[in-house]
Amino acid sequence: MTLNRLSPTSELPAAVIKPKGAPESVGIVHLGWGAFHRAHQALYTQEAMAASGDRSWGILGDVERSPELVPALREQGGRYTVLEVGLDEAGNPSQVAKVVDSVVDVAYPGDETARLLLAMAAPSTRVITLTITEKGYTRGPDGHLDLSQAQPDIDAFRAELEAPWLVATHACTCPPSANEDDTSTWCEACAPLATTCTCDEHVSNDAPETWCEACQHRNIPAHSGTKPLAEPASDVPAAKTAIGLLVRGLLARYQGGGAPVTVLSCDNMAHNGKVLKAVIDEFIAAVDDAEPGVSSSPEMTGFKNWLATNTTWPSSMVDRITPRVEAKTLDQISAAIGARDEAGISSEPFTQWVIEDNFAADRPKWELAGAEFVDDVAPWEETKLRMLNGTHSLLAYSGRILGYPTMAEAMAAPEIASHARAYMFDDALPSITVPEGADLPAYGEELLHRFANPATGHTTSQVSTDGTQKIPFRWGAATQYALDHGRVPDGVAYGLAAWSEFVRRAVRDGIDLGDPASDATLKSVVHDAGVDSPVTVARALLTLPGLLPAGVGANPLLVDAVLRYVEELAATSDSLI
Ligand code: CS2
Repeated sequence: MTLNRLSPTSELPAAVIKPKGAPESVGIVHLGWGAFHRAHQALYTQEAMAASGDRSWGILGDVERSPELVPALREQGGRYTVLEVGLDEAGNPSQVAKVVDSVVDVAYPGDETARLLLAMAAPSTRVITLTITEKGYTRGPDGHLDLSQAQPDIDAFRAELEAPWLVATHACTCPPSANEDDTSTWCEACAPLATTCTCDEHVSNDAPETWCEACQHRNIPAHSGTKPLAEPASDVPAAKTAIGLLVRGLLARYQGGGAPVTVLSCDNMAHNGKVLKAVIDEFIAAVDDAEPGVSSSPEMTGFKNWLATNTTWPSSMVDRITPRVEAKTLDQISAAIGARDEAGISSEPFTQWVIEDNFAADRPKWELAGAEFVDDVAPWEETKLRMLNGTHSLLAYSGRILGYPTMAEAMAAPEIASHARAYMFDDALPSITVPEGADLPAYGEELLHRFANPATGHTTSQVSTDGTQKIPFRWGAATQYALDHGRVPDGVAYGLAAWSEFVRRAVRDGIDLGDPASDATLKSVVHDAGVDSPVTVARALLTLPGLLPAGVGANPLLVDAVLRYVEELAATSDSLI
């Protein structure tokens, strides 16, 4: 039987959790609209809108890597399914399908950069969120912005700084502190425009001829904000990096009126908000310092001042195991909802989001959907990155070299599980600043239980990607901590040995390393050391710049422990799945 595509009018079976009412406007631009966002933030946002009744938080997603998602989601009117899969108390498979409608639309920068910039500039957007993965931050092994990758966006930024395509269409002199909802704070030119909108209900934001006179005069679609914006030029160069897209969007926002905005990183990195802001500052400095000795242009000074006073960059910790979508995931979803969903996703039932409470403007009431707001998110990030993600990486690399395709199978293998426990409880746990009220041993046991969930089908090949980008955040601090306290981190040593063997065998056998940021470097290290020399390769990889904290990769105690495991693993098996 051919199923119809999921759509806003699909009749869904009773067991499906239905969407809660479409958003009225876009309030969030999300960069890196992929699997994780769909299973996590989009759901929190849907629930927050439903619980608060404030429907101004619709999401416009920037699709960085899978442009085919754009037509897929559009055909479904923005609807898609999250299938939560787990085991019930008796150990039988259980699932819940939730249809989501918080995403208004998605856009691919290769085709629609101008639209994304305009959306980031719109005053009705008050939060810009990111899940662009570690490598999306465009940082080199030294942790600084990789200028060669960012150059096309740096050139576009410079051109847009000098010749803004998005400007106030009347003499707006609103101060940066002007509040969109409080007309008494608006400048003289804007104030009279506030009350004169007479757009009727047939107004279309895409058709200026349908706007009322006041809106036409302001050249701004009704109901999408209060600051005047011009139409963008159509020939805006396509953004090549998410970081470039973001900083160009912020520039457009400043030039188009400058309403305050929060930029919220949701990637698996310690201090993700600070890491993001540092990269943005380096991007700006690359333009600003282009001519040494010359002070910033007035435009650049204005932009930097605005950024300092009208934007905030909170950190956050996100958690939900979200396997890569396979054909069988989509079949499972079809069976659950009685319609075909080409943008569906599955995930484990668990979800968590801890956010630093530091917003420049309004935000969705995510707490009504279970998110926690805290003053300092660092202990939460540390705990999750080191205990969850660190153990994940160990399971993934050992699973790939010892023949276990899924994370649950790797977890069930006694020869791996003992090392996973040693890493989790002896290396990671003692190195952590305990978050208030947390019980880390219990948290660790709960994680091991989650990893053992076979229903997700989460693969070792998915988690083994981007090793050089992930290892520094996951294993670096725990290794340093153990060595500083006179201990050899045995669990990390096993993990590093498994990673080294994974890299060596992949290069030897011509298998994709899944680590594009370091592909060429890893290949040349392995070839120089000798593809058939496990120990020599491991020694060389341990001192790869940026992998471990300075000096740690050459620490003789750590090196000895890693090499012992490398020999043991090389003697046990010699393949890679
Ligand atoms: C995983 C994470 O792929 C990986 O590296 O460790 O994506 C992990 O599943 C999530 O962080 C869980 O919240």
